[in-house]
Amino acid sequence: MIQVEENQHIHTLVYQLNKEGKSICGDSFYIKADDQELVCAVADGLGSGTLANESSSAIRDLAESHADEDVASIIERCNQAMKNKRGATASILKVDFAARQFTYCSVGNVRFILYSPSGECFYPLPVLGYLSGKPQKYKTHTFSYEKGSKFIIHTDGLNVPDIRSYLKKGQSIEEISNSLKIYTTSRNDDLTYILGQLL
Ligand SMILES: [Mn+2]
Repeated sequence: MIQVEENQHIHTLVYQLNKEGKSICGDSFYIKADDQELVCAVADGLGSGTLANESSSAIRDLAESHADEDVASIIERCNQAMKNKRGATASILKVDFAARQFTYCSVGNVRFILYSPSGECFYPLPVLGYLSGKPQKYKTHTFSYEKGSKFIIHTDGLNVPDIRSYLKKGQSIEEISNSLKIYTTSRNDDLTYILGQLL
């Protein structure tokens, strides 16, 4: 499944594929760009199928309904919402276009890699664990970005050796998406990625 979200500041593309044999995806995402900012959330519910989806879709809904809050406060709401659910790993990204700055907060194995035209790479180490409703500490990263920077947020259903080289080589996010196709065929887990380019 492919969804595109774009305006004069950003161009994004979402790809999602269910685990083999599953009709419901355990991963969920939310993405919205307006003139001011991009808000984006990717969650991987523990396990697979309906119960996994229940957790990850709750995160998607909270990211949507509280999109005006900062990333740490959104992720804490998501954590609270996991109390009677299985739990999930999640990443929340916000981009402020006027300030040319992004903020990022994540718990667990949803990964984020940003590659700048100058060769700089932002590749935060994952915070171990998952959102379970138990008290959590959050690390929020705030960074400036260069025009033309490309990024990917992906769940662990996507396994790409040296993913940075794909962000570096690809001229457009469509081209990068095409070159990632070979890594989407195993289907032993739900798979979600959001590719973006900041204009
Ligand atoms: Mn997964």
